[in-house]
Amino acid sequence: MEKKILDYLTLDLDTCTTDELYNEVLSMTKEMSKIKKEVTGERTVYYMSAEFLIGKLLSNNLMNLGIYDELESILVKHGRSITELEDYEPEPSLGNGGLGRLAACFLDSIATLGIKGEGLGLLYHFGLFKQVFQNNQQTEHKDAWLDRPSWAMPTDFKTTFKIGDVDVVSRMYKIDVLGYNEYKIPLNLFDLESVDEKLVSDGIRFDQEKLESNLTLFLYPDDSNEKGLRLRFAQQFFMVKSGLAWILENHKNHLEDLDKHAVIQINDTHPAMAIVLLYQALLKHGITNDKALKIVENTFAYTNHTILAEALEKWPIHYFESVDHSLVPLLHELNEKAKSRSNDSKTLIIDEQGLVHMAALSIHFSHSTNGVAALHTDILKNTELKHFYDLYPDKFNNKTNGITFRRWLQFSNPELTKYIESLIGSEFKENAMELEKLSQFAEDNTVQKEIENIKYMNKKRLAEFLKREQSIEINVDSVFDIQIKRLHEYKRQQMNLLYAIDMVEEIRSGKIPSRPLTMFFGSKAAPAYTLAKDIIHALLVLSKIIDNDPIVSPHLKIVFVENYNVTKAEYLIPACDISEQISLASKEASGTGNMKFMLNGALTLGTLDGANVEISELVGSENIYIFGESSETVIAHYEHEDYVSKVYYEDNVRIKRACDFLVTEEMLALGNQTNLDRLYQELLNKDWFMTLLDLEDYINTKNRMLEDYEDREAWNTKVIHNIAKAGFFSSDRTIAQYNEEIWNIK
Ligand code: 26V
Repeated sequence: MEKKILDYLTLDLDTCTTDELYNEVLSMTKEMSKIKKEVTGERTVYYMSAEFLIGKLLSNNLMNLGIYDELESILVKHGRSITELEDYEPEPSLGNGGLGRLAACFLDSIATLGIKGEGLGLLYHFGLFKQVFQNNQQTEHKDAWLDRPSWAMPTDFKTTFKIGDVDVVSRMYKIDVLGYNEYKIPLNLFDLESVDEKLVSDGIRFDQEKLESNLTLFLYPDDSNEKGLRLRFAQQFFMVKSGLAWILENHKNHLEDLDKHAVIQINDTHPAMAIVLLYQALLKHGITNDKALKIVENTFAYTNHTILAEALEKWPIHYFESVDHSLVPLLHELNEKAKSRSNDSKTLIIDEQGLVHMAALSIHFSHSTNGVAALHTDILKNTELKHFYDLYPDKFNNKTNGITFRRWLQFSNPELTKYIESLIGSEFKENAMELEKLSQFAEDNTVQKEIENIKYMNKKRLAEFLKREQSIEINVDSVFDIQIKRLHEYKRQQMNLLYAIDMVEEIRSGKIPSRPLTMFFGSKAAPAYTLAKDIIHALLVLSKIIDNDPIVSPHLKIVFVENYNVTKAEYLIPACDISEQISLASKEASGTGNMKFMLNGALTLGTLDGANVEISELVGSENIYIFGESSETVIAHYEHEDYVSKVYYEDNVRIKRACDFLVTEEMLALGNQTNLDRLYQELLNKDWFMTLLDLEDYINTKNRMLEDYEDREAWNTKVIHNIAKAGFFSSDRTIAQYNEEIWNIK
């Protein structure tokens, strides 16, 4: 193999620049990927998604080609390393968070299991914004990744169509997704030929009306205004119009039984317009209405990823009119069809205000609707989507999310992987359930020590990384407590903030913790989400106050990791002791970070929400720290409108003290009054996601956890049980279930 690699490398490895070396290794990897086979067969799954958060691909691909170690040893001989190339590789940020990362894990598993499938989405030039902190505030900047050779390869597939009266040309680009075994599958991303990066000047601002030049510039541009919303809608139209053209081209000889040859899994409702477009295409082909609708229904399957009402997409019907007026009569026809199936107005596709409910469209005209964790699916059936469940009980099913262990264990935690292999053999790499065999070592002192040692090395690796990236000094002997996910009130980073304030106050009053604590946050706030930005601001200000306080700083540190992304997650997760999964019960559909942390030997501090419920059932109550009100209680509070945060504030001196701290002179001296006041008022007078309801229990449970940490043997026993039970959360299991129960691809 070594000879093979050297055949491709023609540069002088001692003197070439990183840029030259990167380009050559990239071409080599692309070339060598040709040895992986494309899956063949009669039936294909098209995973359509507006987001694919694939992360960096170089090391992952080198490993899946089995040439990582050889290349590394060649480079080392010349004083180079793969790390140099990894650091140089830009990370494409083609997703917001969990939903986009899930799509990437799914492609990895589809390829590894040898299922005939492909991803369909958009090639955003800048993806999500790059987050930079200035004056303790988040600012947004463009994040270019196509300014050097990339994994995306242009194909010959081009389509031309109109968006309103604008003519657009769409070209398909292909990224090879390499499976762990002999297969690869394509991720096909569409780009607007006439896109013009020069439209973006400073930050992420650009002329939002110039569709012919801006359509694929950014992922979900600011949609706080009408122009932004229309642009996002046009992006969706562009994605499904292009994606469907590709599907129809592939199956042009058997449109009459397309549902035998293709299944289209839509990742949330972002691609739901494809339902109307396929119906239209089949009618144009001369297929009768009833038959066409049957084919559509059999072809589509829909995954729901949220129960937050404000996140369920509803588009004004005139938006459809403005991109393609021929869709409007079809939407009315589909709405009439829905009416003929049910007289419950809650299942209408078009409401009285002329809004098109994309979830309704997706459920009526697909054959499967799934939630992403057991609790989430139950809540969909019993509350949010009850009216649909009553109408179509057989369409509803659960597919608990999963993560690819190739990236989230083998690649990001090689030491732990190697050690597990030495204990139970390498079978777990093919069959994650094999990890169960680790349970027998839970009480074994030698194993406990070694696992603790690996955690320590991972903490050091993270500390070195953050020193390089953000010039931050971290105490590697402290407990690492980590909350990394998008900033949203329902995820309750503000509750963690209030915990930190409580700890500052306790330390100042003389209660010194047994061991220092480092609290990590990594999180981007949507550019127009004011309160989320207020929370970031408060955390940044508090972290400065702590750093400047000689009494507190030896015991507590807050690290806000700037521009959190997949690469940073790969450093943070293996180093974690306490995994913060503290959403308000009923609000987090699943979560997938929770799974990555347990797999890497962190213990969960969480509410009974999303997949935490399943984690808790698997590991048992003695191996997880659960707190807070149940989803039933929370749902009842919303129903009766009887939650009053002020009561909790007034009844508990520690809660009051923590909230009041936000607007003390000390905070205001460093912070911004508008931000801090707004957050304070919100917590006291609204607190829609019930932070104060669970705060007391949260503080007590986290403190108990920190005390438990001191019994190193008992803690490590729990850690081993968590790793042993993580196998269920492999995305290979999730994808096998999608295939068995929805896709049926042989
Ligand atoms: C979207 C929006 C858009 C507008 C305003 C607020 C808001 C809040 C949440 C969302 C979420 C969109 C869907 C999503 O990303 N869901 C995530 O999907 C993950 C993969 O299934 C899952 O693990 C997360 O729990 C879920 O939040």
